[in-house]
Amino acid sequence: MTVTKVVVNSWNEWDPLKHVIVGRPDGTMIQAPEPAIIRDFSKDGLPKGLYGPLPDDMLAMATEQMDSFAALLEKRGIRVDRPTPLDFSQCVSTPDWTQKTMFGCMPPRDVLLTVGHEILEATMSYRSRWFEYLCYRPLLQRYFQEDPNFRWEAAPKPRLTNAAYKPDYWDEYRTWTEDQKAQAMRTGDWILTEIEPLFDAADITRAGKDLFVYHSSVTNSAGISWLRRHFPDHRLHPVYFRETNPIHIDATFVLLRPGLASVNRQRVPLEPRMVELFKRNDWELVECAEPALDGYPPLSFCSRWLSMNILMLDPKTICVDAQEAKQMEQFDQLGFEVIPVPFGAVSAFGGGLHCATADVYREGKCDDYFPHQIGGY
Ligand code: ABU
Repeated sequence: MTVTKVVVNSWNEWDPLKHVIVGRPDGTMIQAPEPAIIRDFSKDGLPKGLYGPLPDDMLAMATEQMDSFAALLEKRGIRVDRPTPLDFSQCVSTPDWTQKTMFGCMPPRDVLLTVGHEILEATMSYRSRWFEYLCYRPLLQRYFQEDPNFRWEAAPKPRLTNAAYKPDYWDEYRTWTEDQKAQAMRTGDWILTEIEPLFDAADITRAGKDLFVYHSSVTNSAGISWLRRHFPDHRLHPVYFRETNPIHIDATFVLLRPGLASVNRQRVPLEPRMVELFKRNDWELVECAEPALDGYPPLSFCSRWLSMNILMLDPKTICVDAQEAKQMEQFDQLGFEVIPVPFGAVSAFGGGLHCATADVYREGKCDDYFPHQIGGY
């Protein structure tokens, strides 16, 4: 009898993790201005529009923390692969545009979405991140050779012309009333137009047959629609939260185990059907603990809510940033074995423990955790 080797398999956020990609902080840039984003770290001494590599001392600390995290996972018997960084300081172009720098490859979760035997390369919606998938190609090629059932997919590469972005969006946004901002939060009316499908993989969270997709500033309706058509055997639910700088679901709404999710205490859900769906299926939504930090970490575009950016090793074991004492205590009270992982130095490189990883293999199969659905949602 021939036994087929399964390399890629992961249907949710909590089944026992056996194989994972952990990113690398090497060469990460504060990216050059582009239509989607102009970095402004004036409070950290880097005025709006300036760009360049993150400082060497920060890189050394982030490297040390990421390598230790990878070693911790390996010690627990989890296979760890790492991407191949590019020279992110290089100028890149397509026939449509030129972008003075790329970004980095610390957060594989932003680029790679694993659903069952498939790994899907996201479109991404920043020009500086258009080529980031190349860092993962050596790994994906290897999985393709090792696993005859691996579905290697890439969403249509977007053109990202100026027409993909609303002109003068950020200038206008600054003049908006609170009501206008509230309306944007409820409808996902952010900088992206609907000219082509756009999404980051980190806007999606997985629970077996159900996928929840955040209509954030880096994912548009066309992106959600493309995902729905791409995963016809799944139920795909758009979600919205109270946050004026929305990027990715994994510091906002985090699935912990069947029946339990952590909800950001500030970024409350704005889609009543989502809340109803969880209620109907007896899920408990627990408000996250207060984060350790007051504001954004230095030179970081990620918020203090990385406190809830965790990695589940199995339904009972959770990796949490070691500086998040209150969050760890809450998880402990919820019955988890908490593994504190020093990771604060990695924030500026693009995120926390969930961002820094992408699932390759978790035990388990596609189960239905939401048998009681809501018509039309
Ligand atoms: N994946 C990054 C999360 C960023 C944030 O919510 O601040």
